[in-house]
Amino acid sequence: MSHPLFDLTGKTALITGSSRGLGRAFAEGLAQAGARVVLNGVNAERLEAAAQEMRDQGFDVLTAAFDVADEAAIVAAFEALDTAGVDVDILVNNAGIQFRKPMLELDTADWRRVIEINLTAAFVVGREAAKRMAKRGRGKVINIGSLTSELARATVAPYTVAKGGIKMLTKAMAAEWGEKGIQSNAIGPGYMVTDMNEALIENPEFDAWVKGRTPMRRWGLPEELAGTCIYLASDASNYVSGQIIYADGGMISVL
Ligand code: GCO
Repeated sequence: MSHPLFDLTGKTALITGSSRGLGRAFAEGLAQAGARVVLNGVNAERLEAAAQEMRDQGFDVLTAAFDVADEAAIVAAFEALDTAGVDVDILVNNAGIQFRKPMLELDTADWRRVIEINLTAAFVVGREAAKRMAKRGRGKVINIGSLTSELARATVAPYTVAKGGIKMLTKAMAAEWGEKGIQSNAIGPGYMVTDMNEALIENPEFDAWVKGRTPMRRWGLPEELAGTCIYLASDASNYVSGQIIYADGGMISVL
């Protein structure tokens, strides 16, 4: 039995990019804490398969298939949720891509796509969710940042800039939406075992660098982020806003 402050029973959470990876881990954690979850992704087949896997575990799961880079699709998805009587109490802006290339070789189109998906989408989905949360006088927005919200790594400039923007967007949301009863915070994952990082994990030099640079001397597991997500989604964080919490094995805190 969890502490009542962390109980999400009766709440609905929309998690973008949640058919796999970190987003799926957030969805599983929130569902385990009692929330109904709305999974999102662009691939409807993969999304439905993920939803069914979670339903088979006994969780209450809906799906909302839309591309977070498509504003019209986002607006339509929220209107469909309105029509279905589904109120989003918790939004996890997780969807994101990585694109590794030195800036001197980087096409502007590739720069723009990363910024669009990793930053602008969080604003658009956040705005649509907050319009509805504000009417109810309560809501939780959880943006997913990165170690690159604070520190730059060569060859991932657009991702770094977008994630730095996520940190400041979170503060901007806190500034404007606090009086509406909405808390806006962020999670900064460390180097996690995900598909997006597969090439890094399989690179012996990079693997050694991560383990040497991380006080806990290992990569993180997606499910190790669930507790921070549950905390920021719950009444336990009702007076916390504008913060970014790093779950990174200590990496951001050491030289
Ligand atoms: C990279 C990685 C990182 C991690 C994470 C670290 O190429 O350096 O993809 O960006 O995914 O963001 O916090």
